[in-house]
Amino acid sequence: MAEPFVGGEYLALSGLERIPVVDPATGEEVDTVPVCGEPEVDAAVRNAREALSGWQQLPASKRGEILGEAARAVLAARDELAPLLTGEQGKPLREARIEIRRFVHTLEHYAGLAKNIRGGYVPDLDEGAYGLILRRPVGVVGAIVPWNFPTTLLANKLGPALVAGNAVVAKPAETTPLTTLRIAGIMHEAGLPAGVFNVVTGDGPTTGQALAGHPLVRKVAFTGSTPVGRKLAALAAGDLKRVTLELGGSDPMIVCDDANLDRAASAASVGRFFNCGQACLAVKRLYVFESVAEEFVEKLVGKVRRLRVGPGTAEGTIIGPLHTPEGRELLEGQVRDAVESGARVLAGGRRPEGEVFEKGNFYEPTLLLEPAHDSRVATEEVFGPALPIWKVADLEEAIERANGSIYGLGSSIWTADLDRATEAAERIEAGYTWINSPQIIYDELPFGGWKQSGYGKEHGMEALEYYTETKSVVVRRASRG
Ligand code: TXE
Repeated sequence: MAEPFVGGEYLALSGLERIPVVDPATGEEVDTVPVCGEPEVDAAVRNAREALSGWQQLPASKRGEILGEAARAVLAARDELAPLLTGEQGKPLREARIEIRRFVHTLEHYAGLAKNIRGGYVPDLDEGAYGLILRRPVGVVGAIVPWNFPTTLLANKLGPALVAGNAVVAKPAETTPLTTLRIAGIMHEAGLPAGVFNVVTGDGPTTGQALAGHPLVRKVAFTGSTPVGRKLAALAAGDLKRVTLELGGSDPMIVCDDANLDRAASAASVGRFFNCGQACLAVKRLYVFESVAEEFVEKLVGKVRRLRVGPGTAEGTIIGPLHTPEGRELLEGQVRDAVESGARVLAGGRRPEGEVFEKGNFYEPTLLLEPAHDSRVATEEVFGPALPIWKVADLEEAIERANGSIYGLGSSIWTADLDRATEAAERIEAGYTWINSPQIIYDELPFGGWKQSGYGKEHGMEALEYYTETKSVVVRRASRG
């Protein structure tokens, strides 16, 4: 039985309700975790608070060193962690290994930035007076993380928070707590001081809410759905906590008539079907110029038909099961609505058949040509393996359609024309535009949504700003009063 990790140890909590953790490929229970209520969350937050001063007093370079060491210990445990992640999340083992590598990469990135956290100096404010701008840690950070990338989305918060001198209480999704819990133990054994990184388990309304509403939590870092993001923003308004929200997305991809169609088709296939389509940054609406639509779509259909669906543990699986039965039903409803609105199904559109698929949440990779522009796949976030495709007359129409969404997370354009590329980068309302590139996330570049995709940035030096406060200090020579 997995248990919360608080103050450097796994707590054996009796008398609490427990939630089952289920393997999405088989429907079988792999473990259970307790639902932490207000008292348990309070204990975790207080542990974090107590750990703060020791952690903050370390030289930044030492914090970076410890974080780097802890990250390397996680990497060394990759053979143990990847199957644990596949077992609770469903993703293919190959992707689970990539995810653990990404977790480590992000922590190492921030460990390396430890000595680059800077403030400022303003000379000659007055006669004999100058100003300093200090950059100080915020305090205890509550990190609320979803199930689609349980570890990398945690790293995005943990890396900048810890290196800047904060302590973290994380709440993984109720369906994917296991890898996070194990990672917390590994990082502690590798030298991360007790209380600096704690993990509480439980659902959103009980545990998440208790964490986000705790008066000693100074900042909430959330990745998840837009409706829950809205709730957390309202909750945080109570005591004006700092909040960053990384929410849903519906990234447009534009394929122009001068694009390299082979590369664009590969990027569309990987960008839509990686992690069984359950990613915030993913190709979710495809707009292709009419004159090349037939050729492009033919290439894409060829690629998508070759994607093998199967359990994450099976050799050669590219697309695992969806994470939950509810997630699959939601997707099925969106696909049905698209077909009713006039879409042609070019691939998939159904559950795969066969004994191996019976107990898991499997769905075939699906391509939908020309659903109505007001259908659900156009207006809602599609969090599964289905890609709607529309033909457009020109760049003007493509950009207009691209911006016709409540979301603004990522976007991409494929063209050989510099003017078109720069125009798209300037006009698309989103936090990221990739030009002739698959949607790869870089630790070096700030990432965060516009519109209802949230606010605040993760990655880059910019992320550090969200885990620190500035303070202005005026220094006057004593002799000049
Ligand atoms: O997310 P939730 P769900 C989108 C995607 C998906 C939909 C629903 O479209 O189909 O959201 O997914 C915690 N107070 N994304 O229901 O509910 C919860 O326990 C505090 C996009 O899984 O937002 C979990 O830890 N916390 C997204 C986390 O919030 C609460 C990734 C996310 O759960 C809470 C995931 C509350 N009241 C889903 N309610 C992306 N951008 O990648 C829930 N939680």
